[in-house]
Amino acid sequence: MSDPYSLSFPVVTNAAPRISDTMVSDTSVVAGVREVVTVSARVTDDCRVSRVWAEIDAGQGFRRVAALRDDGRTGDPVAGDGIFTGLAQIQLRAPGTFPLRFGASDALRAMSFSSSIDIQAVAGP
Ligand SMILES: [Ca+2]
Repeated sequence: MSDPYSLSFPVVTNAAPRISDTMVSDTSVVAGVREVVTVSARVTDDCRVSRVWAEIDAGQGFRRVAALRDDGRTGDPVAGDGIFTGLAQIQLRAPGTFPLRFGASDALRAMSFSSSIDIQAVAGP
């Protein structure tokens, strides 16, 4: 019989989620108009992916504009394939170029961000 107090504690080197294949369905929006665009990204992690989101810096720091899910609903075509999808409501007040990026966290709260995608807000008619 083994010692019940002999437990193994592996050294945990938790890697942050890896984000790739980022996609925004429309990178040009009309300033002042609320538009809904589809955002998606592939997210993998060595433990469970906890949260995936998209965020835009409209001039006052990054703010979240969408929660992305891999559940086969709310615009996500296939559940459980590692591609997270969401609908972002984007409303940019003034014309300009604004960065959108993806963030992800895992079950151990490690967090990472994708590189930014430029969103162009153009003046309305
Ligand atoms: Ca999916």
